[in-house]
Amino acid sequence: MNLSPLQKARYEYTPKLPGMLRNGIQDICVKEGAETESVADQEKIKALFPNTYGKKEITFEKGENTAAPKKQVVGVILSGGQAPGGHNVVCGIYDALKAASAENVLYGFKNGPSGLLDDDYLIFDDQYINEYRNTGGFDIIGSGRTKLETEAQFEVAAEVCKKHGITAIVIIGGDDSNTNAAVLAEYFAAHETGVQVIGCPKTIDGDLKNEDIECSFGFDTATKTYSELIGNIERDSNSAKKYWHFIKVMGRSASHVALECALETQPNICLIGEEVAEKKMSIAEITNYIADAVEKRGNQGLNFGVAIIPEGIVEFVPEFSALIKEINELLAGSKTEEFNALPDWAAKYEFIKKGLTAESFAVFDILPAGIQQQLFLERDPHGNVQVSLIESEKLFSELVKNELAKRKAAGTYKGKFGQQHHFFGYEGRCAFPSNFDADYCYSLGYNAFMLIQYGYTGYLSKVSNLVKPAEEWVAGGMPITKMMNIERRNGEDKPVIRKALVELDGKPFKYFEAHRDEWAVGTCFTYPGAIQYYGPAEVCDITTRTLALEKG
Ligand code: FBP
Repeated sequence: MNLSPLQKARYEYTPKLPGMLRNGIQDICVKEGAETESVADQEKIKALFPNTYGKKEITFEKGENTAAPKKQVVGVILSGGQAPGGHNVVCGIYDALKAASAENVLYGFKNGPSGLLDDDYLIFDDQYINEYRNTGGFDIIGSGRTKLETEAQFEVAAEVCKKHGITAIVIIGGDDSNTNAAVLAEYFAAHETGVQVIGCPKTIDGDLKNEDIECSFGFDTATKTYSELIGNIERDSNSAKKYWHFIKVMGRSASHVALECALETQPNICLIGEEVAEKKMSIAEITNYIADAVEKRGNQGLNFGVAIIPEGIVEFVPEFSALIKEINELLAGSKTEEFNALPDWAAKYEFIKKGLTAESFAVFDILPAGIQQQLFLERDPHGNVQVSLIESEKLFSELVKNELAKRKAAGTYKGKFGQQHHFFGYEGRCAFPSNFDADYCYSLGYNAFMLIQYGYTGYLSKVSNLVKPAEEWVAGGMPITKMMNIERRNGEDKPVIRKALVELDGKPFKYFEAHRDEWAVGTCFTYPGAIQYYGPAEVCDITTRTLALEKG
């Protein structure tokens, strides 16, 4: 393998464990806390999880290890989108498992949950695992988006576990994957398979967090990567003074990534989907909000700026989501074929005009032609518009351009408006994990093994007190059912971990809100620079502004 100097150096990096996990496996004891209840819908969740509901919160401490000796054969699965640090979760499980006994075995099921169903796996050894220490990516075993959710799948999973003598499965995933981990744990317990299930909180989107889980791993590195790039663009923009940059950042739904990048870089504009929904902002209102900043700056001779647009924004605009619903209906079933058979865009446009309500057509009609066509081209396997593929950075920059043209004609806007567009997503998902993510992920994995050794199932590996140095982090576990409530999904009531959206009364948003008017018109950019892996702790080990504000 050809190694870059940084990769070689990162192999040598020793991730920092929480103090209580540092003395070796034989000196880790468990302290059980209070019994837990789900965050809502307690009776319903209890009825659905009779074997795993209401278990106790647990914390590890320094002390004699009292776990019953047992050979552990653990299977690990990476589920969903990549997030920096996933490799270190696997390394943490492996190191703890081998430290407990050289007889223990770690299986890696390949390419996501489907690897467990297809019995497609590898067995880790030192040589293999050492090539992935402190590196980004999920290529150690691959990932996938197959959902483990049906009885038939659980039966297959139980058979595969039995075949290999697997004692526990660790699922590394987001809110949906960990919801499914809880359902699988309950199934295994109800069927007395003896297989435990532990989850680990992953997603760059930052929307798997609650009073127990301070943040999902990967959010730190991904937002630092995007913030570096945004800072570089801000500096370019402030040097050349000729472009407005519209930058879309990943985050399927919640705007945590956009907000964190804004806190790091102080751009002129950052839209927050949750605020747009709360204020029921229309497309015209959002356009005017951006155009006002461009106009004020332009009239002072500042014909440049940076606007951050969250990937999930359009779903939060009420009139846009109504339009999307109507389009999904309009093309349901065989109507897609009818639409596709129309000879040209003009004919399709008439079909759309006839099929939409007047309100939705009015929204459709103000969209730039490219976006209009995208809405009808990019469909998912269920025939729905793929909202995440909409180029919202181009959508808003075009609408702002049109608005500015009107203002120019009216004589209120005197500036020039040149646009550049960017989308930052995949650039950040497999970056070398920051020291924070390298340490946090390794700790989550190590801790997951401790939960297994002590016989817990249906728990999420929990490491908290994260704004403090790693020595002071607190390791333990939380029953996944504690984080659940009932939500309507695909027309059915389902027990799910609640997705965390940006809280508009939370400290990160409040800080942003208090400063954004100044940032909009002034040039207040901050340049975070590249992630630093070596150097003083205050440069290398700091986590996100979001976490600092939330916990500070
Ligand atoms: P997870 O929730 O599985 O971690 O994935 C999140 C994400 O990275 C989103 O930010 C993005 O919208 C999506 O995955 C992209 O998915 P894909 O990798 O399938 O293109």
